[in-house]
Amino acid sequence: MQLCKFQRTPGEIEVGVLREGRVYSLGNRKTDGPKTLSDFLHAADPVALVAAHLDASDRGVPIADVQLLPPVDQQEVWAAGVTYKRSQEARERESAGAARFYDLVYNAERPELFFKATPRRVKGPDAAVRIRADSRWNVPEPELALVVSPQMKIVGYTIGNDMSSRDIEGENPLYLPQAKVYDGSCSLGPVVTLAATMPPPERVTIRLTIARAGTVVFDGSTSLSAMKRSFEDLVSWLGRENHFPDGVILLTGTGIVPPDHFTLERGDDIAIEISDIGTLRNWVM
Ligand code: DO4
Ligand code: MG
Repeated sequence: MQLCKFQRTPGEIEVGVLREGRVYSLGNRKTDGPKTLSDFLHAADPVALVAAHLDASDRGVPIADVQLLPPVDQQEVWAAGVTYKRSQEARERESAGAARFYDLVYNAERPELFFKATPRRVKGPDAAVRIRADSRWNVPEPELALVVSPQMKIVGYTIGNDMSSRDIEGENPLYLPQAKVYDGSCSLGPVVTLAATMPPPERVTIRLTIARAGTVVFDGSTSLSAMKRSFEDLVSWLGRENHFPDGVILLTGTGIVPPDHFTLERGDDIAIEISDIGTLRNWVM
């Protein structure tokens, strides 16, 4: 079962179920009961609550007739890093002076976890993500994103893009927040697949395609089975000494890094496809 946040034009923000190309609204926001996407996601039994709010007579709206919004309400977005060998190797090359820190964190018990975005920095499907004007080497990072409840339970999965400035992080790892956190540095969507309906991680694949002026300039893929850490381990470290009363979104790291000569350019089309969730598409500004 897949939930989304959407808007008809013009119209207020609604929560819906996406099924076979149509969006079914989850009800009237003026009545009592669940209103926000988080209200559904953080319920004791999200599948049952959603089922109870679907109107059997609703014929739905074609997805092409609505604007999908990032599936985030008030949650902070955090990210894990160097959870795949590919990420460790790429970062060792870009950060010659600090290469051993990436090897250390890849093998350490404590994962790398960093703050990525407030909701206002997050872009949704088909919106523009940004590269920094003071950076020369930029890549998207296609990552599975965990949707975590205030009780630190994984309640769903979406797609995340952890836009990154490789030259800024490469110059000095202490510049990581500047390489990672800026306006338009993160995108999420298009939907949240509820945890109860997601297949086991080893069956999930991630694909990144980048097109420039209609030509594919990068195409790469990986499988979640290549990830070094478990979701539960990452979530339990995130919850140490940290409470998230609004829930939290956790990006789980990238296993796909374009070759070192590649950098994003204005106008590039980024498509991140994760099986059983969908495709998150953004263009670069
Ligand atoms: O160590 C820097 C960040 C790593 C990261 O974002 C990733 O591996 O996805
Ligand atoms: Mg990342």
